[in-house]
Amino acid sequence: SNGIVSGKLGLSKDEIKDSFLEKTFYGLGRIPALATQNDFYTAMAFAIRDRVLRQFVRSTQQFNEKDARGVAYLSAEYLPGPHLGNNLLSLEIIKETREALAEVNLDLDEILDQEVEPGLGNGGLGRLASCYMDAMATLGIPSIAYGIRYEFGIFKQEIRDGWQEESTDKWLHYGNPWEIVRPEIAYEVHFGGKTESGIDEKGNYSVAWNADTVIKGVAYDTPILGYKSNGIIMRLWKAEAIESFDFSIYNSGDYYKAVEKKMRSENLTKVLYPNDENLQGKELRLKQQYFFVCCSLKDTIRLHLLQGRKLDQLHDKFTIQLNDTHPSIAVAELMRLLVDEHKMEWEKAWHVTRHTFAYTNHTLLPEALEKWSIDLFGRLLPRHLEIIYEINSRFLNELRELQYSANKIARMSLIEESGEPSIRMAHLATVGSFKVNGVSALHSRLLKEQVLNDFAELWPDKFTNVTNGISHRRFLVVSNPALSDLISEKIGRDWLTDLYKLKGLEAFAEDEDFQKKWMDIKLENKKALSKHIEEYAGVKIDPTMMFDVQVKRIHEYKRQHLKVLHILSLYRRIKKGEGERISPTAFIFAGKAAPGYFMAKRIIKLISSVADLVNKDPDVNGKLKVVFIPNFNVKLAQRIYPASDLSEQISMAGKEASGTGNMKFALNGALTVGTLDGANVEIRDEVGKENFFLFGLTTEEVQQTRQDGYRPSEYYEQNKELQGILDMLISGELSNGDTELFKPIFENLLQQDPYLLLKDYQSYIDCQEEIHEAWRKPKEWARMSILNVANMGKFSSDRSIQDYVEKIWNLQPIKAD
Ligand code: DL6
Repeated sequence: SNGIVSGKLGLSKDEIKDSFLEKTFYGLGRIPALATQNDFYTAMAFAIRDRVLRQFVRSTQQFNEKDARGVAYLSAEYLPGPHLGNNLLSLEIIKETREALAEVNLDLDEILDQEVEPGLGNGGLGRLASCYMDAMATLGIPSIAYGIRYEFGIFKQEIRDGWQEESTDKWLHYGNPWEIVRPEIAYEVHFGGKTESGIDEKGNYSVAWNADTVIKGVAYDTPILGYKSNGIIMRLWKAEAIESFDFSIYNSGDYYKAVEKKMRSENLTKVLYPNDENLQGKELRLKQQYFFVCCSLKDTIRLHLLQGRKLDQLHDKFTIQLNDTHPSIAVAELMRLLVDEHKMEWEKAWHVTRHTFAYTNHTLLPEALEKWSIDLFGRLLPRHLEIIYEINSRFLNELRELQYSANKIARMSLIEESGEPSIRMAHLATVGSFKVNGVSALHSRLLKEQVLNDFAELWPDKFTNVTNGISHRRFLVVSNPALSDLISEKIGRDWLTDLYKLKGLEAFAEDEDFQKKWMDIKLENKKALSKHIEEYAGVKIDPTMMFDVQVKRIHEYKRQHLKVLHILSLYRRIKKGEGERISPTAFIFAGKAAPGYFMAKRIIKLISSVADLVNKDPDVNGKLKVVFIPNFNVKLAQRIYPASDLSEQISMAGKEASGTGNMKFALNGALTVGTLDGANVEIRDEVGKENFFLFGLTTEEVQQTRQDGYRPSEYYEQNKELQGILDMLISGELSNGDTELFKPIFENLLQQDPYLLLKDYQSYIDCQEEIHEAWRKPKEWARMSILNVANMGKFSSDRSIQDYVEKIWNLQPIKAD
């Protein structure tokens, strides 16, 4: 009756098996005897996709019927991870699917392993967007997640001779069974050219933008299913040429030139920029940003008008959430659409605009705050430049009326005049939004006190905090099934939709039988990871060692090199025969460095060199192992967190906006060693300070150190152990006699040390001694591990999304039926 064909989409083992075989035969034209593992994966993905779509179509129907207020989430990056396992959980058919496959002699884990994940993001920001999709789908938030369908996602990392090497990520090579192309949902996007003002037919002043390039954006939809719920879509735009051929050239016989234009258009969504917190003002990047924003806004407006609503009510029906400034050109684009295309008066359009957008800031790092040169911007988007000038001029007039000083006005302007004139995208996003949020309590405070201080004073109510969260379903239920089952045995399964229920585990923290089961599962997970490490990094690790893990993008502020200094300190102590208090430890690293980031790449080489030294030295290798696992991505992350004992969250205080890896580790029972940075602060508050290893300066102490004039060489002079370790970097000991290789790191630390490694060194070393001591008391450790998990309730992305709903979006979830 509701138009949904139910078909044979049952969830029993037999029905899944039937669908799977049917997809193998009729979907792929294969008989099982000739099918490859990839064929089997694809057939299963198709079988499951039908079931996903059935659920998903129901949500769309309900959202439409209820004329619900909703969210358009704009993000230039997503890192969804493999879909199949998560969809099986959402449909609650993991067991049935495993059995169905077993009946045809196939193994679910091997099939799951076939999936190539979409690497459409760099790191935390993209993964956060994906955790939020999971939560929005589960909670029934009427929403759509817009982004870019990069043909090549984040590069594949290989480690050769200790160095990172990049190769293209061909994630679409074997096809993508999860996406559905919608050729009819397509929009034109204009670039370049000139604007012309004049009087239109109604006698009103109007501006026409005569662009010189037109590209088409086509929608590719991926359904994201919520747990036991309906779903939302991730709609990614792919660039296409308007015409496949330029017929005039084609007819003149120059075939190549005719297709050249098409190729140029399609270049736009070819590749993701692999820079994490350092944005280079590249033209193609600005084009990508505008391209996806333009398509997404046109699509949002289409959906709005489809409901028979008026455009001046857009903000009543939609919040458009800007995931960082990457989509912040949307503020100018919505003004252009409303004023130029839909002929709305400026004031009215501005009212709608600044009540529609909300902006999430993800970084305080100055090098990551986006700016676009006026010159480049004006060439590509001449009309938007005019609109930004107009917004700015009105805004600065308001400030003048408030008697602000010229200095302060210049600071707040959307345009930076010093140096090369440029547009400050964070200011545009702040002025054009009704709410601005940071991503942890500390970060939101610093945002108000530092980067956006003037704006926070002007509009205190605009600023708020939403602490990040993670999908506990992906990062515990799917990736650590044994621990999940053990938890459910004790406290039932309600925690899958209410993570605060984990609190019930506290009652078992002292229970020795439970502790044993808990640690046995950890050991099994460590064995599995060791196997992977041996295969992919060629290092054999004893799974009973403590697994001390740092996985995240490689960046100086995250201080992977501080971890290296610690490893070298242990190495030297053992060599001197002073290693009796060191617990046997495997140091595990993974993470990608931006291809153009010199220091980050050298840090990878340093880790590999230390690994060579340590792993080959018979005096120490029974006690220490070091490994760098190549190509960190969501899939690998799902193997690593469940197998970790110690989580390294050691950024310099004030630099890590939140971190989300910190949450994933703790959720899997790793204890954290960390600074008071980002969400570490809140994790420590939740799990209790006695269950968290704290070290290092606070944000305030960092500031004070700077003010007092920091001289890192003093620490080198005074701390003989530290001196010995740093000298190793230039002794050639780590580099086959090459004394130059690590000199840049050595000199950077001695001369500037911008992230205060030397200042925090001793505190870190002392803290690690405590940790090694704690590791020698297994029951104590198990108790702390259980208590960590028990207190992770706050860090579910369900809670974060609930916060967005209450603090920013102001909407009613629509629950599945
Ligand atoms: O909010 C998600 C994630 C935080 O957890 C990390 O602390 C933060 O570094 C990261 N920020 C970025 C910034 N990119 N830009 N612009 O990735 O966001």
